[in-house]
Amino acid sequence: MILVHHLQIGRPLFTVFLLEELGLDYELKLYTRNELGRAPAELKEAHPLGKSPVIEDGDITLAESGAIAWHLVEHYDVEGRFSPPPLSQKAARAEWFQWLHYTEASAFAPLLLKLLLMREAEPKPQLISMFAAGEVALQLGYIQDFLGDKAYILGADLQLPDFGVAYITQMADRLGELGPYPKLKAYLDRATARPAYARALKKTGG
Ligand SMILES: N[C@@H](CCC(=O)N[C@@H](CS)C(=O)NCC(=O)O)C(=O)O
Repeated sequence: MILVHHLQIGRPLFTVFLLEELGLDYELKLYTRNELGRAPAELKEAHPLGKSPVIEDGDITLAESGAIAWHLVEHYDVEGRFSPPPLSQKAARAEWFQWLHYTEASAFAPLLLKLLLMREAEPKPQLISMFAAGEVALQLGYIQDFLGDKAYILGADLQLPDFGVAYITQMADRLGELGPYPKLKAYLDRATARPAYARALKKTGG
């Protein structure tokens, strides 16, 4: 059975959300953050980076949420609900993979800077503050424009890249950044209203 090392509050919830959408059996090992918001040292026993999510699937240990998502879908999504478009649909498939990776890279970095700046005492470092503000607006504006009036990022249905997009949107919401992006707020509400999300939240505590 898949074992999930889950650190409360943050991205790991979206791995459990995916597991719930897939209807897979899994075990949870829960960890709580310390007073600085960091993972406890114990998580290093699961993976040397000491971060979460980490999954163990037999002799495989994975510690990147995008790679975990892909592993789960490739091996256990028997109905192909969250599979990418086939190779024959070159453009749609390329776009799908771009969205899968984008949320862990370009979209995440500015929000992390914002989070760290919020924890920084006054006076805040100006250069970093300006960079973060501009980049957060750039990324959130891009996501909202791309989303448009679609229900989910790539169309009417929840797809694998949505787990990352929903996480980024939730992080932006927690940082108080979603005000100018009502379509992103509606998207987040839609994703987190799903029964699988509610089950993930209940089992993990966040
Ligand atoms: N790129 C990794 C990021 C993993 C990561 O940084 N996880 C955060 C939780 S959102 C963490 O464990 N933070 C605790 C710490 O750095 O001490 C992924 O997508 O899984």
